[in-house]
Amino acid sequence: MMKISRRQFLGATAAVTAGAGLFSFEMLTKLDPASAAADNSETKQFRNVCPRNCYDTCGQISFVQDGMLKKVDGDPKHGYTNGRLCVKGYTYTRRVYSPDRIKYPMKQMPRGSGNWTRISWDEAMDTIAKKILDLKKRYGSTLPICFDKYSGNFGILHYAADGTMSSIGYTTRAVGTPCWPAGIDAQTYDFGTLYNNDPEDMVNTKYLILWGQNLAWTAIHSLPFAQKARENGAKLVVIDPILTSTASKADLYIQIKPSTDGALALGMARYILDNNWVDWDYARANSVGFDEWIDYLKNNVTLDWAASKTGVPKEIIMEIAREYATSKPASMWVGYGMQRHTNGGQNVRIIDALGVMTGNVGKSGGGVNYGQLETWGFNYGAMSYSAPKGSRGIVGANGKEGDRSININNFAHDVMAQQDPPVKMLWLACRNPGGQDPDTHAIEKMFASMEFVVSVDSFFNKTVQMSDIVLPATTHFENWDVNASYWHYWIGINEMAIQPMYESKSDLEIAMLLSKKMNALEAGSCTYPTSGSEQEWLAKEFNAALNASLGISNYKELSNGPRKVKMPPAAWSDGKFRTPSKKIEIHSNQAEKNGLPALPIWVEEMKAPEKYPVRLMTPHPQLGLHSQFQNLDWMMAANPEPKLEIHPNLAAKYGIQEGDKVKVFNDLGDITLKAHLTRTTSENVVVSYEAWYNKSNYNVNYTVKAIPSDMGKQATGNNGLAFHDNFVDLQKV
Ligand SMILES: Nc1nc2c(c(=O)[nH]1)N[C@H]1C(S)=C(S)[C@@H](COP(=O)(O)OP(=O)(O)OC[C@H]3O[C@@H](n4cnc5c(=O)[nH]c(N)nc54)[C@H](O)[C@@H]3O)O[C@H]1N2
Ligand SMILES: Nc1nc2c(c(=O)[nH]1)N[C@H]1C(S)=C(S)[C@@H](COP(=O)(O)OP(=O)(O)OC[C@H]3O[C@@H](n4cnc5c(=O)[nH]c(N)nc54)[C@H](O)[C@@H]3O)O[C@H]1N2
Ligand SMILES: [Mo]
Repeated sequence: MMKISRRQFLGATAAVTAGAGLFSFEMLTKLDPASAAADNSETKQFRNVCPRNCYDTCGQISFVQDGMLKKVDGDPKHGYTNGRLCVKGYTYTRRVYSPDRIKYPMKQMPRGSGNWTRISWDEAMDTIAKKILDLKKRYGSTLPICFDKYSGNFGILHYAADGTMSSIGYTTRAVGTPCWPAGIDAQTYDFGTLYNNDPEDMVNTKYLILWGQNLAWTAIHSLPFAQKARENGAKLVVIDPILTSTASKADLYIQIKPSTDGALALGMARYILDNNWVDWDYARANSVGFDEWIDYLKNNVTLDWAASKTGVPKEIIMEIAREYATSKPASMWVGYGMQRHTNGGQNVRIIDALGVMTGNVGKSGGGVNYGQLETWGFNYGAMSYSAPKGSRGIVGANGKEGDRSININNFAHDVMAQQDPPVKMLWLACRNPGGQDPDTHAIEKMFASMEFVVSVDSFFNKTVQMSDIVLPATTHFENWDVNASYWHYWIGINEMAIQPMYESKSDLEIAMLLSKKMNALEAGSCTYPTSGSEQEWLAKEFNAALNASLGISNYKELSNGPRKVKMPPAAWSDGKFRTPSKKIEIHSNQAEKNGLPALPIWVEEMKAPEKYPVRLMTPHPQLGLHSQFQNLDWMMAANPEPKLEIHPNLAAKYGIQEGDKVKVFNDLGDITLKAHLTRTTSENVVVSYEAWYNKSNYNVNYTVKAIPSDMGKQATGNNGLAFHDNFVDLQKV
C-alpha cells in the first residue's frame, strides 16, 4: 500500500446544454486538421479516467472518429460514477481542442513579458539540461533545483515528474499537501489512518450528516447514493456556513459559524451522554481514553455553550444529537472544507469521537468518512529512481544524504529562505502555485528572484506566465495511465484515445527525453530510463497483490471495464485499528507529543482582527476545478465572471448594491469583484470561489494568508492551510 507519509501525495450537467447551444460540432471539427474526413467513418471507443484531483475520478468513454475526439461520456461499467460525468467532464473536447492550449515548447524573454517564442524540443531540453548541469557544477549539488508538483493530474504514470527530479540528484522538494492534511492527521491520530466506507454503501444509512462537504459540486456522483438513502427513509443533514447547492437538497440545513464544528459535535456528545444513548460496549471495547473524554464532556460542555459558540439553536443541537445517536446506522461525511481552519484537525477529531461514542464506526451504513488511500497499491515505478552516484544532498534523520524538504504550504517563504545552497531554479509540473497558493504577491516575488523557471502545463496560467520555458503537456486522452480514487474503490485504465495534439508530451515522455539529453551532455548525470512505451511503463505499475484485489491477471483486462478493489464495504469492520495501541485513540499520545491536545476537546477558533472584520471564504467552484476548466469557452459562456457573494444585511452596512464593484482587501492585497447579494451566506461571511478565468487577473489568493491549520505534519510532512480563516474589509468602488 502507498504510504501517504512518503511524499507530498494528496495528498451537474446544466451548463453543458447552455454551452451546446453556442458551440456546435461543426465549429469543433474546424479546429481539427483531420476533419476533412467523411462523417460516416467508424467511431472508435476508448476507456479513460478523469485524472483530476477529485473524489469522483470518473470512468469515461471517449468517442473517436478519424483520430478526433468527438465526445466524452460516462463509463456505464463504473459502479460508482455509473455512466455519468460532471459538467466539467462533458466539456473535455473543449479542453483538448482549446485554441489556448500550449502547442509547442516555448521560451519567454524576458520572463513575465508575455514575449513567447516557439522553440524545438531539442532546444528546450538542451537549455534545461545545461542549466541543471551548470547549477550542479556551481553549487556542488542539484539542491538549488526546487520541484513543486501537486494535483493537476493524479495519474500514476504522472509520478514520472517526481522521478525526473530524483534521477538527476538530490533536489529541494515541496512537501505536504494544501488539500486535506489536517483531517488526515486527525484520522491518523484516532484510527491509525484515513479510511472511509465504500461510498456506494451510503445507501444503507438511516441518517446522513454532510459536514462541510459540498457533494453537489465536488463529488456529484455520490449524490445518487445519498438520494437513494433518503428514498429508503434516511434524513439528510448539511452543516455548512454557506447554504450550498448540497444544502438545498437536505432535509435539514444548519448554518454554523465557521470553524466551530467541534463545539457543535461536543454539544451533541453531551446531549447523547445525558440521555445515555452511548454505545458503551463498542466504545469501551475498541478505544482508549474514552472515559477520560466522557469526564471532559461532563465537566466542560453544556448545550448553552455549544449553542452560543456555533450559532446553532439548542433545540436543533438536541434534535440532531437524538436523531444521529438513535438512527442505526448513522453516517457522517467530513468534507475537506471544514478542516481548512486553525482548529480544523481538532474539529475532525471531535467528530470522529462522536462516531465512536455512538458505535457507528466499522458499520455498513455508518462511518466517519473522510477519504482513503487503501486502493492505491501500485508500484510507483515511474517515480522511484535513485540519484546518480556521488550526488550530494542533505543529511537526513537516517544519516543518509537525500532531498531537501520545504513546506508546500509556505512555498514562497521557504524557497526564498533556503541558503547553502539557495534555490535558483524551479521545476513545476501538475502544479499552479501562481493561482493556488496563498499570498500570490509573495509567490510572484519569489518567482522573480529565480534564475530559471520551467513549467510543464497545457495552458498559459499564472505560473506559466512567470516561467522561462514551458513544455506542453498532453491531456489524458493523449497518453496511457491508470487511476485510483481517494474516495470510491474503483480503479480504471486510461487508454490513449488520440495522438498527442501539436507537440505535446506526457510527463513520462518528458522524463525520458530529459534523461537522454542530460546523459548526452554528461554521461551518468541522470538515472531515468530513456526508453519504454507508455504501455510498458503501465504494466510495471501492477503487482500480484493489486491484480488479486482487482480479480485480474493482467492490467490489459481493465480495457473491458474498471474494477473495484475487493474490500469490505465498511472501513474498520475488522476492528484492526492502525494506531500504536491498535485501538481507536480517543486519548492520543502521538497528538500530545506533537504539541496538540491528547483528547478531542474544544480549541478556540481564530477570530476576526478588528481591522478586517469580514471573513472571506474561497471554497471550490462548480464549473472549475482549481485553475482547470473554468478557462474553457463553454464554462466562460456559462459563467463569464467571478463575483462576490454577500448577505444583504452586510451589503447594506457598506452601501453595496447588486452588481456594484467591491474592493475586497487586507494587508496582503486586494481583488475587485462585482457584488451579488444573496442570503445563502452568513451575515459576516463573504464568498468568492477559487478559480482561474481565462485572460483575467482574478485570483482570490491575493488576499489569502499562508496561515497553517493545526494538523498535517504527522502523516503528510507539513500542516495544512487555514484557507477559510481569512479576513478582509470591503469598499464600494
Ligand atoms: N483560496 C483557496 N486556494 C486553494 C484552495 C481553496 O479552497 N481556496 N484549495 C486548495 C486545494 S484543496 C488544492 S488540492 C490546491 C490545488 O492546486 P493545484 O494542484 O496547483 O491545482 P490545479 O489547478 O488542479 O492543477 C495545477 C496545474 O496542473 C496542470 N496539469 C493538468 N494536467 C497535467 C499534466 O498531465 N501534466 C502537467 N505537467 N500539468 C498538468 C493544470 O493545467 C494546472 O495548471 O489548491 C489549493 N488552493
Ligand atoms: N467542481 C469541483 N469539484 C472539486 C474540486 C473543485 O475545485 N471543483 N476540487 C476537488 C478537491 S482538490 C477537493 S479538496 C474537494 C473539496 O471538496 P469539499 O470536501 O466539498 O470541500 P470544499 O468545497 O473546499 O468545502 C466544502 C464546504 O465546506 C464549507 N466550510 C468551510 N468552512 C467550514 C466550517 O468551518 N464548517 C463547516 N461545517 N463547513 C465549512 C464550505 O462552505 C464548503 O461549502 O473537491 C474536489 N472536487
Ligand atoms: Mo484539494
